[in-house]
Amino acid sequence: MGKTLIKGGTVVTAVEKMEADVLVEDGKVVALLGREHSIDGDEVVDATGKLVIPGGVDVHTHMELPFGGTYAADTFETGTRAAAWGGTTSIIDFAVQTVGESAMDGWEAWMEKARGNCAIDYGFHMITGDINDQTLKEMELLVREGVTSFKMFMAYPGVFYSDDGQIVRAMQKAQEDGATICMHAENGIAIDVLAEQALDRGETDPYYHGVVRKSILEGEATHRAIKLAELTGVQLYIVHLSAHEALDEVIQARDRGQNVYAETCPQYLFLSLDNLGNGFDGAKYVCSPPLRDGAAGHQERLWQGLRTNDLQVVSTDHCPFCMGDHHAFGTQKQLGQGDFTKIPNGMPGVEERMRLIYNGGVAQGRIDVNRFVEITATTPAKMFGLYPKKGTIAVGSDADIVVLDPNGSHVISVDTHHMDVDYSAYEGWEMVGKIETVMSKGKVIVANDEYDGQPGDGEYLPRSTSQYTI
Ligand code: DUC
Ligand code: ZN
Ligand code: ZN
Repeated sequence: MGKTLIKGGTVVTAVEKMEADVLVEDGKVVALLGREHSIDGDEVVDATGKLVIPGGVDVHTHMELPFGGTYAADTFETGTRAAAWGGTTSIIDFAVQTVGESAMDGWEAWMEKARGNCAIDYGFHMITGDINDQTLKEMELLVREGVTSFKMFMAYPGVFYSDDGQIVRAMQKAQEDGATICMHAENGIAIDVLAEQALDRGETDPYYHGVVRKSILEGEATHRAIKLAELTGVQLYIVHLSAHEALDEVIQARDRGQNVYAETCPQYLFLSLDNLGNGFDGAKYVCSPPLRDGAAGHQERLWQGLRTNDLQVVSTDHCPFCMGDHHAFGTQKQLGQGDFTKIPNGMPGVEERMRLIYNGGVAQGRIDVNRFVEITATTPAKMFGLYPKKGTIAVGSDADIVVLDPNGSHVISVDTHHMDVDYSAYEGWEMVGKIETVMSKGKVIVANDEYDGQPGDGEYLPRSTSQYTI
């Protein structure tokens, strides 16, 4: 690979905006050049009038997740290609340990699914679904393999759920190893009672998924997770925070100086309970935590949290399921006809995160462009030990770079997206800003509305422990 010059653009990092050209060689950024220079590239990417930003880092995806009797519709091949189209150049997916299985075996199985198939670089968190003495020992081995964060569930009893005792044991071990606990904070035991009562009343539509998974139960679980983290001293990261009750708990903990962080996702910033309300069509929007009541002020609070750094990251929780049959995995959302608790939980999003947050955040004046880079790339990379290889444009960093035209536009549609799922949650939405060119490790993989990468371009990312600690 020769030298590539990205010329004429405005380079944006989390802290700076520079009129500079970016010189790339051997997959890395080798220089940031003022405009007056005489250096030529073997290849030139014209970025005149455009923003040159770090490739997105999506730290929450579920490719091929086994869930609710089927599998998330995107494989590592289709999901990472779609991510690239949308300007995301690294993901951290969740490997799964199921009950009775060793965590190492779970991680190796996910490594095997990803190996040779990814369009962009990828790392793993580990879902620890069965905390026992062996799992605790394996957590240490996993940290050495670069799996430095463990996801636990206070939801989904009988599936991924851990009780408070298991959570404490895992937190103690993670703390010892310098690892982070990622928490799905919803009180699943209470939710299951409310769900059963709703079904008994004949409330079977997808809408009731949003009704029974009360925001107060996200607040309660977030509070409990924070207290257990305080007890054990572990670094805690609340995943997919959707409710202001939960945000209040995070804010209070951070004000006390505790190492507590949280992400939210585009669906909680742009969609609401109303989307769940149109008969079975609402199944498109069934995810957990659920979309929240638009009148209750959750969205405004989440944007405020992003502005004030009480929320540090926007990820997707990409976990798509088809409304019709999936060509390989068969029946998906329809499994929940007549019983909302059987709808596979999850929504597509990995392709749309960067454009949704640029449009809704920067173009609509809620955050500036530096903050956009910070919450979509820089902080995710720091939070999960990938910085400065990923998440910035600096000498020595991987040349994962996106050229975004702030004057361009893009209409989101199932007809044009690249995720392997038969609907878009944002069908017909017009986005200000167009992702024009995507470079991964110095190779242009998206340009001129064409994809020029291949499965296997993406490599495994062993991660250090978090670089984002109070
Ligand atoms: N939430 C979802 O919506 N899908 C997968 C798992 C999760 O926690
Ligand atoms: Zn979750
Ligand atoms: Zn998830």
